[in-house]
Amino acid sequence: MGVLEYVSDGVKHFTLIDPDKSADYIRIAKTALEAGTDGILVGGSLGIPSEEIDAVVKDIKSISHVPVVLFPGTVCQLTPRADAVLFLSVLNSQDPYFIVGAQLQGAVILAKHYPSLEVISTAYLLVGDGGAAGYVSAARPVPLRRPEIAVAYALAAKYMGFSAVYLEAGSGAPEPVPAPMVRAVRKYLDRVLIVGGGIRSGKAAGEIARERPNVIVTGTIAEEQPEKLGEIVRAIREAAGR
Ligand code: 1GP
Repeated sequence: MGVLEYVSDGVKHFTLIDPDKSADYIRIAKTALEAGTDGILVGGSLGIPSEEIDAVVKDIKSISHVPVVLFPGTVCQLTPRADAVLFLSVLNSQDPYFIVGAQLQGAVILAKHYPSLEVISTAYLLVGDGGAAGYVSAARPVPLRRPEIAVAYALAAKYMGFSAVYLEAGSGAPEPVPAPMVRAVRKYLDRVLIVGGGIRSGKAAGEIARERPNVIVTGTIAEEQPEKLGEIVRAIREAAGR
């Protein structure tokens, strides 16, 4: 089963590991796997050398029974060792480089050098704070209380043929994507919906999970309060009826 098919059913939890922030990535991956995470994303907004991405993915793959998926912040963050790559286009960037410029460089690498890597075309939409990802990609984030704008972007993504939409509040965001925004987008989007940024408790994860996105991503919590990961995974499973 491919990764897109794997995430298409139910509500899953993925753990984001940013090698730039977490030297201790193996410990974090082990904790996340023990807590029951359903997948691991690897990547970050700032520069990470491709050799490092390669080594990190190789190490995590050696202990992981769940998919390991690239979440590249730059064209350098690609390796054929992963199970798939989120081929991201920052739909609300003000700079065409982040909408299609980096993608034309990455596409050639994927097609010529890593043809067996599963590519998941993903409309990446910054909302609220936007965090480092929003700043670096020159995004104009969607205001948290304007779900109709997120819906409009999600519909545009659908009609443009994206396989997935990722609502991103930004790593470490003061407030996660609000449940009403997830609900509004879910109502219109019959594609994979990924939500992440600023989720720090089971309560917050559960509220989002009840709106039935396909994937809920947490990153910072695994580094700062790993003991809370179990609570988050359980809340998602409960809300999703697993
Ligand atoms: C992935 O940016 C998120 O979508 C991760 O955010 O670090 O706040 O969990 P946190």
